[in-house]
Amino acid sequence: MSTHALPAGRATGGARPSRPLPPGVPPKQLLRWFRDMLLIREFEVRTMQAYQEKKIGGFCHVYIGQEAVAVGCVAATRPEDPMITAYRDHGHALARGMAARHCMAEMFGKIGGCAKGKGGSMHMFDRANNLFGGHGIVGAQTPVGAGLAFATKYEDEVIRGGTSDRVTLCFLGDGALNQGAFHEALNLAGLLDLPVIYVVENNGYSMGTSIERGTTMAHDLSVKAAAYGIDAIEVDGLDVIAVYEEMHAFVEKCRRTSRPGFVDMKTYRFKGHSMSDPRKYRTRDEEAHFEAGDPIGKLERALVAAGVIDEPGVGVLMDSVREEVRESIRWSDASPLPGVEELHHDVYVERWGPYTGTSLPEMLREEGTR
Ligand SMILES: Cc1ncc(C[n+]2csc(CCOP(=O)(O)OP(=O)(O)O)c2C)c(N)n1
Ligand SMILES: [Mg+2]
Repeated sequence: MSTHALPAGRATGGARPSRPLPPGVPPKQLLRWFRDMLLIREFEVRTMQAYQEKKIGGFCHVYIGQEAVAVGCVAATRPEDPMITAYRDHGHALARGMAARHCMAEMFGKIGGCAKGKGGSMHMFDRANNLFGGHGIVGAQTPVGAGLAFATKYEDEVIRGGTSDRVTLCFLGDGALNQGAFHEALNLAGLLDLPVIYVVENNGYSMGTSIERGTTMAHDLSVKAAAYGIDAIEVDGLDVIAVYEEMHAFVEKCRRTSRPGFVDMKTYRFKGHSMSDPRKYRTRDEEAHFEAGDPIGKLERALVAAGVIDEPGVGVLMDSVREEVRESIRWSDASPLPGVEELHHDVYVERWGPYTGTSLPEMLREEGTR
């Protein structure tokens, strides 16, 4: 056990003994979570390399250390539940089912990317998998998350005349708690009974500012939700099984009641804020403490102890994940840059619905012929 002491309100981390597997979750499903977490980790390691090789430009933030949050939350929801997040978004996209090649090519600025290379690292968008970004402005996704929840309810109840049970998950960083937009969004969500859950990925830092230095009531964030009549829970975001179990129960409650929720998801980012960060604001001792409680190692130990996988099986999974990421780099290298005509495409969307690829000039022409 580390003797490292962190202020109350932060993730605990540290090495811990193997934990029991959740009853009722088939081994195949558990292996899927393990593979998804391995995939995100390998993808992010190769992203950092590609950035150094100057294949990726602009702002780029990796998700290493936080994999259990996206994977556990996706497991706890249904594919039709909308999700929206901030700029540290590669993990959410991969966990939601975006192909690694579409995610990587987006960062390479290539036409084979999920947004044809026009969005970059901070703007992963996947309509087919109900992922609504990827947002670079801190807190900008919080009112949009409320809007998504409003839209699902309106669509299901008013337009289709049925009942609505879709739940929106809106992820945000602890830094976004101090944005005005967050408070406006929570007020509306509480007022209008919106089925949205705000998942604060509380990794303890906003760039170089610790949560204790920048946020009031850091030791009990639930008070911020209570101010808007919203229930809150605290979850160990470094343990994918805990994330799944707690989030599943919370999401199902939201489905039944159509009341919003707030989650203080305690986690830690193992790397710097972005690609250039000497991490002078925290000690190496603190980092080592959290690395000892790596969420991937934790799940691996639990799976091995329960006989779900053995060492050679882990090796086979790692090899397949490495090949998938290598392939994503080959695809991205080979994919062309978007043509200049792409400047005029995807500027406006006519209506809520599947992406049709119709450009604005085409849409206007169609309008004129109706
Ligand atoms: C409105 C706004 N202010 C400032 C920034 C610059 N900025 C980018 S990331 C960041 C820190 C946010 O930290 P947090 O929300 O905890 O997310 P994390 O990086 O830890 O995932 C800041 C201040 C921004 N993008 N948008
Ligand atoms: Mg943070």
